[in-house]
Amino acid sequence: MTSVRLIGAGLLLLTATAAYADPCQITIESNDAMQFNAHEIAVPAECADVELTLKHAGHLPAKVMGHDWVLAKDSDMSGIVNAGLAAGLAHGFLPENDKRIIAATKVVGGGESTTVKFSTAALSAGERYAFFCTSPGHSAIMRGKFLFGGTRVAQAGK
Ligand SMILES: [Cu+2]
Repeated sequence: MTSVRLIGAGLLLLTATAAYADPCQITIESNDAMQFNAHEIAVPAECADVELTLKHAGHLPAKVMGHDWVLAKDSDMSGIVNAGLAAGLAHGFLPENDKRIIAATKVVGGGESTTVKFSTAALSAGERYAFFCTSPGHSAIMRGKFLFGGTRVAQAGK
């Protein structure tokens, strides 16, 4: 009897935590070691907008270890990174008015954070999206999968 009650209490706790966290609001951290703290971001299809906050938990300034967070189709990543390299830090390592960029933050240095809000209207479930940093050389490590309306979310609803 006691163990059954304990499991029940655990489930209640999980439900409360899940309800508290808004799946459409995402925070990702970066650091002085050229890393994001997540390699995968999953957004449920119910999110009409996503609010993403990029924190830089390090100490190095933007011109030395600046990071941004850019979202694009997986196949567009290297093209955007190369165009960003040409654009330089003054333009946040991003090509101007590039339609391949779905969302992007500005470049932040240690101790700073920035937020971008974007619509998911142009995203389709099943497409392969990637998030990455466009600072020179960073995307080799600073990249991850962005899942919109992904299989894991669908499985959870079954
Ligand atoms: Cu970076």
